[in-house]
Amino acid sequence: MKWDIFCSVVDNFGDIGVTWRLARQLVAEHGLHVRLWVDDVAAFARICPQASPDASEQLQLGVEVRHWHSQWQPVEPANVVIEAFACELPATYVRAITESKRRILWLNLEYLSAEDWVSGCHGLPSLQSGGVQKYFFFPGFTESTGGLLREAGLLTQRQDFVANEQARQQFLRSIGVEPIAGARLMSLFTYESAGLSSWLDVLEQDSQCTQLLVPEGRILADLGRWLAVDDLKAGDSHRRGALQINILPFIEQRQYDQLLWCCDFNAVRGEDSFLRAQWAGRPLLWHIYQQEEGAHWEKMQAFLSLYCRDLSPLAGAAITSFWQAWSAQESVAEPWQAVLLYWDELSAHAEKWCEQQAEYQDLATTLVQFQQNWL
Ligand code: TRH
Repeated sequence: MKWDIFCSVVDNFGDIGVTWRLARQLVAEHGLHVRLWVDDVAAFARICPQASPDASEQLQLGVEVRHWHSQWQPVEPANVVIEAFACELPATYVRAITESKRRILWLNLEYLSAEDWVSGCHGLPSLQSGGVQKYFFFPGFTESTGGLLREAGLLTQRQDFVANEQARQQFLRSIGVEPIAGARLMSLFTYESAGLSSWLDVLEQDSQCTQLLVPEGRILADLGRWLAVDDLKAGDSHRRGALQINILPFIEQRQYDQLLWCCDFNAVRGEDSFLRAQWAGRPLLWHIYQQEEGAHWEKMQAFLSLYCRDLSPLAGAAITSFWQAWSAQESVAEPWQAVLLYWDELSAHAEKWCEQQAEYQDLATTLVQFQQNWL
C-alpha cells in the first residue's frame, strides 16, 4: 500500500515538521510505503540533520523523501494521496489521479484547530473536476475529528526519560547546557514578541532562579535587544540577576521533544511544537501563528475554552491572559505573576490534559482506518 504526502513549506518549519512526523509514523507503525514530496528540502534538512539538503530523492528513517521540483516529472500516483495544508498538487499528478483505473483516495490534511466547526467538516468529500472526490481530514482535540499526531509509546518514553535524572542531565549537557541545581527550567521557541522584555525583567528580578533555554529562531533578535548583545548564537550563555539564558542550536525533532520534557515550562509556537509541548505534560505558552483579519484569535480562544474547562476560573484566567498578552505584543509582567500564583494547579492540569488527549486514537491510525473504511 503506497502513500504520497505532499508538503509545500509556507515559511518556518511546521508544515514539514508535521508531515515528516506523520510520514515516519505511517512507515514505522503501519508498515506503509510512504513518499514525502517536499518543495524545500533545505527546510527538511533543518529538522532532519542527517538528510541531504539538495538530494532529489533520499531514504530517511524508511521514508522516501522526494524533492517536489517546480518542473514536475510525471509519476504513478500512490493508493492514498495526502495534500497537506491545501498545498495544491501538481496538475499532471491530479490528472493522473482522475484518469487512473485504480481507486485512489485523495485527502486534504488540514491545519490543527480546536474550533467547533472542525468536527462538522471532518471526513466530508468535495467533488473535484473529473469526478474524483477529495476528502477533508481535520486533526483535532475531540473524537469527532482525525485526532492528534502521537507516536506509539510516546508518553511512556517521556515518563521514563523524566524519571531518569542522569539521562536528563546527560541530554542537557549534550546540547551544551550545564543545568543549574534548583533553577526553574524553561524553553523559549516563539515568534517575535514585544512582550518578551517584560517577561525577562520579571524573571531577572525573581527570588527563584530561572534557566531559559532558547533554540536559534525568530525570537533571538528581541532577546538580543534585551541583553544588549548583538548576533546571539548557539552556545552563548548570559546571566542577568536570577535569570540564566542559554542559546541552543536548532536540534532534530526527537531531541527537541527531550528538551520540552526537561523543562518545567515551554513557550512554543505554530502547530507542531505546540502539540509536542502538550505531550510534554507541562504548562505552556502558545504563540499562535498570526493570520489576516485576526483569525488566529478565534483559534486561540477555541483551544483555551477546551483547555481551561477543567481549570479553576482564576487559573484559567491567568493562563488565558498570559497567552493573549504575549500574542498581542503587550507586557506580560502581570499575567506571568498570576500564572505563578496558580503554578501547581497549572502543572497538574497540563499532565491531566495530556493523558486525556492521549485516550483518543492518534491521527496516523485514524487516517489508516479512514482509508480501510473507504476501500
Ligand atoms: O515553525 P513553525 O512556526 O511552523 C508554522 C506552523 O506550522 C503553522 O501552523 C503554519 O501555519 C506556519 O508554520 C506556516 O512552528 P511549528 O509548527 O512548531 O514547527 C516547528 C518545527 O520545528 C517543529 O516540528 C519542531 C521543530 N523543531 C526542531 O526540530 N528542532 C528545534 O530545535 C526546534 C526549536 C523546533
